[in-house]
Amino acid sequence: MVAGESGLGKSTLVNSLFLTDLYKDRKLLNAEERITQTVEITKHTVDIEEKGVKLKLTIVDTPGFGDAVNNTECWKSVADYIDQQFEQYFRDESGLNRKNIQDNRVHCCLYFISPFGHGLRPLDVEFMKALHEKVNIVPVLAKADTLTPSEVKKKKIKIREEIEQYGIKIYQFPDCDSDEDEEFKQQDLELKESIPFAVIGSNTVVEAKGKRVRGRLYPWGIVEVENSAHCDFVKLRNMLVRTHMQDLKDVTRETHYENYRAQCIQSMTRMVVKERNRNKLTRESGTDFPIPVVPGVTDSETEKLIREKDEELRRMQEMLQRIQDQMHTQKDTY
Ligand SMILES: Nc1nc2c(ncn2[C@@H]2O[C@H](COP(=O)(O)OP(=O)(O)O)[C@@H](O)[C@H]2O)c(=O)[nH]1
Ligand SMILES: [Mg+2]
Repeated sequence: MVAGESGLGKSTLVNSLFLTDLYKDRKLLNAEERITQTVEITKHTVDIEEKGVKLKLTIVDTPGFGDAVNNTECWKSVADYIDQQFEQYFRDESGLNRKNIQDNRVHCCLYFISPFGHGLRPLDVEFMKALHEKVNIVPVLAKADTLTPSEVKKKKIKIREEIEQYGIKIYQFPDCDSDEDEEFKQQDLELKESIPFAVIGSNTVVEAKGKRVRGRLYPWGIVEVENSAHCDFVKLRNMLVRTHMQDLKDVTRETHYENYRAQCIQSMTRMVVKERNRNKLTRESGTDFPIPVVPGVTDSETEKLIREKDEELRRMQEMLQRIQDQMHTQKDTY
């Protein structure tokens, strides 16, 4: 998933990342104009091949924020989207057809930080804090071609300090084993110090030193997206689809989804217990089931509502039972 302020190059970067043109269906001829403002959450699936391994990747593009006069809770729709995917997975997992679940959970969120500010903006802090318990956040420094190398370096340090200072929990690269060779350790350290990855996106192919590359053409020269002297694009791509894909998925499953699931089970249990007590009370006091009087709702409609509620409760109890059974069998297999 990509998220962040509007106009920072999110849509352009996902195009560049997976070397496809996700937006080719749009009827705009000019390549520069082909990407228009993203106004709603959109989902695209791309097939990529990494070292002979075919991967099906889903990319979620979100509308950038910052355009509206009032940007409070601009993270809400993104948070809701992530929760909805968890909810779907939770339903599928607790359902009967558990073999063919499609996993649409969001495993990584690239969060775009403006290169024009002095470090993080208040909205960035708010946004990341609203999401950091739900998804693996990987911060990126957008449009790195607008900064000099020393500015990039300084900004990265500042942003890392602020992330720490504000208690934002971004995705943590796992520590590498102490018995790994030196070269590997060095690479690992470099990766950690690249945060936030400085990125450049482009939808155009330009000619640089006789080769056709993805880049941006300026009067003073060409910036190449895939040149590691120009930005961290290649590093980010490798991290996402090669070295850390599995870990991103593991953390999503073990931490973020587990949090969601625990909350769900807790609130379901609370509801079931409450409802049971209520039923018990009405039985003991000998009165009929109290039918609430809702203005404009006839008795038969009220009864229908109650029946629906009972039905929902019964489904929840069943679901809870299945989850408990599942947990027992899981424990047995460990
Ligand atoms: N200088 C520079 N401009 C970029 C870069 N990526 C995208 N742009 C331009 O920024 C504008 C907004 O890009 P877009 O991908 O629509 O941003 P989004 O709103 O974050 O999805 C477009 O005019 C892009 O051509 C970049 O890395 N560097
Ligand atoms: Mg966009």
